[in-house]
Order: sequence, then structure tokens, then C-alpha cells
Amino acid sequence: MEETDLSIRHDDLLTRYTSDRIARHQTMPDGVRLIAANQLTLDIRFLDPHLVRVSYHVPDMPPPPLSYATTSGTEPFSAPEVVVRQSAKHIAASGGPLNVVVEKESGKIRMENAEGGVLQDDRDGFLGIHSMCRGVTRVEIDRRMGPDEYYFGLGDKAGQLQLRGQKFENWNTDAYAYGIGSDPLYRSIPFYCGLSEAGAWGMFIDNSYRTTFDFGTEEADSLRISAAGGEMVYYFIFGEDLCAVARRYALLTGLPDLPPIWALGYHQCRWSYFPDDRVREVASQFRALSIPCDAIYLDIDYMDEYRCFTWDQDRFPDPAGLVSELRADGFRTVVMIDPGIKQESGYSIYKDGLEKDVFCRRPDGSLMVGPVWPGPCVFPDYTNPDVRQWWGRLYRQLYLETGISGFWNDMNEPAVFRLSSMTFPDDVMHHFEGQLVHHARVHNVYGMQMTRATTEGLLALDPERRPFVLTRASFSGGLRYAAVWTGDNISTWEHLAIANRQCQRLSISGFSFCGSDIGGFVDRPEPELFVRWVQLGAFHPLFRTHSMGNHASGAEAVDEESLLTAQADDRMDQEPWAFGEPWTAYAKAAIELRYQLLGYLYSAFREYVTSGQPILTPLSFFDSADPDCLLREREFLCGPDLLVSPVLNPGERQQAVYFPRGRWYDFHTGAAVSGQGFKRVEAPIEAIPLYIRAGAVLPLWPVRQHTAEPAEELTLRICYAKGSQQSAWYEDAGEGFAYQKGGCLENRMTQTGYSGAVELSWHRKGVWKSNWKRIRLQFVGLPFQPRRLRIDGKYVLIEETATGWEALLETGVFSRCLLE
Ligand code: MIG
Repeated sequence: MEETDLSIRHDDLLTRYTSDRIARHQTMPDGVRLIAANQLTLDIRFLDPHLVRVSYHVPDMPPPPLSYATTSGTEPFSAPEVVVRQSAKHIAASGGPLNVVVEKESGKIRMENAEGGVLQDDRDGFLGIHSMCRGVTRVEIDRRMGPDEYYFGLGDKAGQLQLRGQKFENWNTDAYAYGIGSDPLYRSIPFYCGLSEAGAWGMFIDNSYRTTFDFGTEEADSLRISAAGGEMVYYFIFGEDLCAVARRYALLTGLPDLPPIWALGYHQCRWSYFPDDRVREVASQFRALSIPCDAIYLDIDYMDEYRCFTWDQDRFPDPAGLVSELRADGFRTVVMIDPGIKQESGYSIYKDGLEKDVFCRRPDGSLMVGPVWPGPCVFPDYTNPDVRQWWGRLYRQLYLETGISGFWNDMNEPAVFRLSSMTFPDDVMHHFEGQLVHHARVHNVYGMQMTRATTEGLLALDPERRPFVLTRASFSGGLRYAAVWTGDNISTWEHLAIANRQCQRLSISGFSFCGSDIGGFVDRPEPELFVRWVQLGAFHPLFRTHSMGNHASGAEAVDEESLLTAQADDRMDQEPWAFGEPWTAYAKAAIELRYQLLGYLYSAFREYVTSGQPILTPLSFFDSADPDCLLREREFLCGPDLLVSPVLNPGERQQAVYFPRGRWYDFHTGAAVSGQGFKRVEAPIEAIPLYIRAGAVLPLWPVRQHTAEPAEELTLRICYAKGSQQSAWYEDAGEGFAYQKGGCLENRMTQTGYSGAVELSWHRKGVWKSNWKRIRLQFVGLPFQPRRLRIDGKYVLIEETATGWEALLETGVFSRCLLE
């Protein structure tokens, strides 16, 4: 608004930019640039026939700076030849399966499929507010919500899976003891999927400022995304189905390397195990009870008064000795490292950091100092590549000399005590790869950049070892650097259901390597809750029990004496044996099942890091054409072939399971069930309701106490289905990077079911030699009475069992097998 009276003054001068009439346009090889009458520029550029980047540019603002979320350039994609067409009313850019149509009069955008079906369109479209004093203070996009559309995603939100009718905020927050309605939480993942009549699609808003997503709470037909600054850059993804959308999003934001196989084993954690004898005691109890376990964690109390990269000499006089003792017994040690560095002149890391100027500063040049565990702390600026390198090198001793296998980066929202904002003030400055920006832009990516520094540092220290890093805070793309856990949950049945939802939605939001604190972090679960939680956790890629125990009133609440002499109940222990029998046996069985499924899970992981396919998929992502699937929250798929229906209520020994389309076999009994529909099933406390898809060949590994134990017998559970179906599983050394150069084994098995026979053919590709000495074949669901089994021309004995038929092959792998 131009005022003519220049004597009137204002605190600030705001300019509003909204979608406006298109004044001119310019065709580009991969899209089109549109310039509106109000000078707002709109770029529409295809990265792939299914993927388009839309960015608004407000006049007088610098172009969008770098994105930490997307990988360099457009690597996994190839831009199509984009056709730009103009009619009297529209300008349309077509990438093939996806068209972007802009209305000339309003500048509003509509996304269409190839047939012209509307996937999604602007309601109010774009709004940007530019302040003379503060730059861009708001960028917003308002899209139309159709009455029959469904929305999923946004990472770790705790409420129902379906996003409609809810409002969310993305601002990484230390959300201790959060609940269903708590928001924001620890991570910001500005990506969601939609399902319209015309198809499945996704939106990724590449903006790291504080952002709100309103799925129709203010106006029923409005889906409004509003960020407190920065640029409006979004990617619109079209998919053949919801999984295809999730895969393209994952490719856009990058994929991690395979984790070391031990990282998929069972992990035991607590705040905190100390002193060293307590750690030994826990470890030896696992072995004494033959409960498998691959990792033990040391929480902050291992440090010398919370100084990162130090040890408390009294509690841990010989860290390397302890770690190697544990290692000899098959345990990896994972330790916590926080971003807060104690501000103390005698502390070498503080001193070194000051000299190298690695810590975040305020605009006046003073250090950003905030209280965390060690008292006043300073914080490395991980948006500076030199600082990331400096940080990465700090792990040298722990990683290369002490023998620590993995690192747990906590408090990296970043969390600050005592301030009600719980974090840095907005004006803290960050390097941001040389562009110098305020914390408001960096806040949501701070944790992600911390884990980047950690992971890149570990890779530099030991290029042959696969790093394992676990983080609390993250942002889209952060999955490249670290696994995530869902933070400080509570030992209640409701939180078991929350964990089930959070891991499903993290997984479809790119973060498949996720898990919850099994049993709950705050408080102590009743034994039945603990068992049900271990049973669910066995299907989460990160399988870790953690709790704060009786640490509730801070570090001083627990001293060494009482830790060593107290009873499990006073200590609020949460190890698999902490509740006595029969619970120990149930927890043990769930952990053993996990170890049997490790090869299957590892294969699903391989698929994830290759194609982006989520490891966990809600039923809506399995069959979005089935209206019942769209609203189911409890059942989910783990990998391609396992249907899991966790028990989420106390005392429940039967439950109604929704079986999606197809035929399923009860994992425990072999009984067949046909989808689609509900069926009441037995849900004894001993085991989780679990089903295998008909036609699948499920690889099962032997139960081992840890993943470094040799495995000699491979079981293949063949689940009969009429016709041909292929299963794939993957093997490699479980460590190192030889797999990236062919040092792996891709197994493909085709199961063909006839009315009186079943045939298997097994193809292997790759140079990795697996160690299987014996192969056990288990046939489930045969519609005929088998008489003979022929493997590569030889007859093999077959026997009837409680769940089907079984044969043991002493000769290892084979090519063809016929059972008739
Ligand atoms: O302020 O390191 O979420 O898992 O045990 C609490 C102590 C700091 C928060 C983490 C939790 C961890 C705890 N940490």
C-alpha cells in the first residue's frame, strides 16, 4: 500500500505477496518460470516425470540458499522433456504422468495426472509477508482439502495416523514425557502424502523454519502450511501408489548406507548403567539366561561430570578394558554424546573449540551460553564444515582406541535448560556453509547437522566400518546420518499404541531406522505391558529397551552403592528379566523371534537403502483401494511379507485383526486366513499375532546370543500360494562396505504352487559366500498331501510337523526343488 503522506511513520512496513495474475512466462528445458503482476516469481521445474519442484520468489529477497534436506543435485532422478502449453486461461507444464496447470488470472496451481484428474490444487495459494525490518516473516501455501482425501506422514507425531482435522507444528523440542496431544516433538519432517480420487501424491516443504501444518482445523477445505520465514519451496511427488510416493520422497532426501548387522540386534539401555561392575553384571545376566543381546548403552553418567568425550575415572577406571571384555562376550558398547560442551577453562575440548572458534555466537559476538547437564555450556556450530570436521575428530579416542562401536547423540534439538523456550534464542548466528543466518533458520536442522558431523567423522576415522549413530532430533534427510528413537515416552498402554503409530509414520516419512524406548522411559511398566512392548519392538528396526529408572529426580538420586545393592524394584529395572517369571520367558521368546527374523529384516533394510521402500508400512500403504485399510492403525507390514498386529491392551488374549487382501498364514500355527476382513484371533501372552503372506519364502536365521555368533542353519519357510511368486533376501558380511562393490548375495526364490505340487527355484547373484551348512525347508499351507521331495534331482526325506511339512538338507544351497 503506497501512502502519499510521508510524515506517517510505522514500526515496520509489511508487504504482502499473494498468488497473482501471471504477467509473463519463460519456458525452461525442465519447466517454466512465471512472473506475476505483483513481481512474485514462480518456478516450476521437473526433477523427474513424477516429481516437480515449485518455488516462489519474493522480490528483493536473495534466492533460496542451500538445502540440507535434499541430496546434491537431482542425482537419482532424470528430468523429462517438459512440454509447456498455453491456452486462453492456463499455462501448463507437463512432465508426462504429472502436469502442473497454472491459472493465468489468479496464478493458482493445480496438479493433475496424465488424464487430467486433479490430484491437488491451490485454494488461496501462496502468501508471503515481507517486513522491511525483519525480511520475510511468513511464507504460506493454502491448498484445497477434498472431502474424500486422506493424508499421512509428518514423521513422529503422536496422534492418529490420519492427519485430517489435526494441526501440527514443526519445531524440534525436548518433549519429555510427551503424550498424544503434545506437539511439537523432537523431529521436523515437513513431508506428507495424500490420497485423492485421482491418485497418490506427496508434498515436501523444504523449509526449516518453525512451520505449522493445518489439516482443516480452521477451515474444513483448507490445508495450510505456514512457515515463519525463509522461502516457499516445495516438491510435489506423484506416485503409482502411496509406497511409490514414499520411495520418491526418500530418494529425494537421500538414503543411508546399510547399518552394521549388530545394530539390528537387541539393544539394552538405561539411564544409566554405572559403575563398570554394574555393566558387567547386566551383560553377564543376558548370557546366563541366554537372552540374545548385541549392544549395551552408557548414558551420560559414564562421563566425568557430563563433559563429553571424558570418562568418570571412579566409575570407569579402565574403559578400554571393559569395552573389550564386553566385546569378547558379543556386546557392542554405545555411548552418549551431547552437543553441550561444558564452559570451563580447564576442559580441553572447550579450550580447543574456543581457539578454533567452533561455538555458536550471538550477534554481538559473545558466545551462546546455555545451561544443560554440565552447567553452563557452549554449542558447536555444526552448520560450519570446519566445525563438523573438528567434531568428527573428537571421536578418535572413543572409536579407535577405547573400542566404542556406536554413538547416541541426545539433546540436539538443541535443548537448553531453564529457558521457557527450551532452546537457543532466535538471534544466535550460524555459519550455514558460509551464508551466516539466524538460529530461526537452523534450529530444525541443528540436530541433523550434529549427526552428520558425527557420522562423517566416524567414516573418516575408520572408512571400513559402518557407523552406528542414534539421534533424538532430526530433519528431513537426517536419516542419512542416524537412526532415531521416539524420545521420552511413558510406561503406559497408551504409549505402546503411540509407539506403534510413531514408528509406522516415521517409516513412511523416510525414517525407517526407528524405534521407541521399549517399556517406556518415564515410570516402570507393569510386566504384561513390558512383554507386549518387547513383542512390538521386535518388529521395529531399532530394537532397544531404555528407561530412566529411578533417575527421576536427577543424577544425584542414584549413587553407586544403591545401584549395586538395590533390588530390581527399587531400581525400577527394565531388563528382560526384571519382572521375574513367567515374564522373562515371554520377553526372551520375543527377542529370540527377532534374531530369527534378522535376515529378513536386513533384507528389508537393503531394499530401503536401495529403493527407499519403507520397512514398516501402515495398511493404508499396503492397499489404499481398501477403505478399511485407510483407517487402520494397529496392523502394519514389516518388510514385504509379514503382517503384524500388536496387542495394545492389558488382559487382551484375543483380538480382532484386520487382514488386508490376499491370503495369510499364522506364523505360529501355520493356519491360513483369507483377507479382506476382520477376524478374531487368539492372542496369548506368549506371542504377538503375526502372519506371513501366502507365496512368500521367509528366511529364518537360527537364534543366536549375538550377531557375531556363527549361524549355520538357514530355515526357509515356504508359504504355499497358487501360481508364481518371487521372494528376495539379501546377505553380506554385515559390516564394511564391500557390499557396495558386489560383495553381497542377492537371493531370489520363485515359489510356484500347483494343485498337487509346489516348486521352488533359487537364483543367487553376487560374490558373498554365506556360511549355511544346512538348510531346513518348512512348507506351510499345502493344499495336498505331499509324497516326495526332490531337490536338484535327489530325493530328500520329508516329515510332517505341527505346522506343516519339513525337510533338512545337509548339503546347503540348491537350485530347484519339487514337492509333490
Ligand atoms: O535431559 O541422558 O531422551 O533417553 O536417558 C535428559 C539422559 C537427557 C534425554 C534422553 C534420554 C536420556 C536422558 N536424556
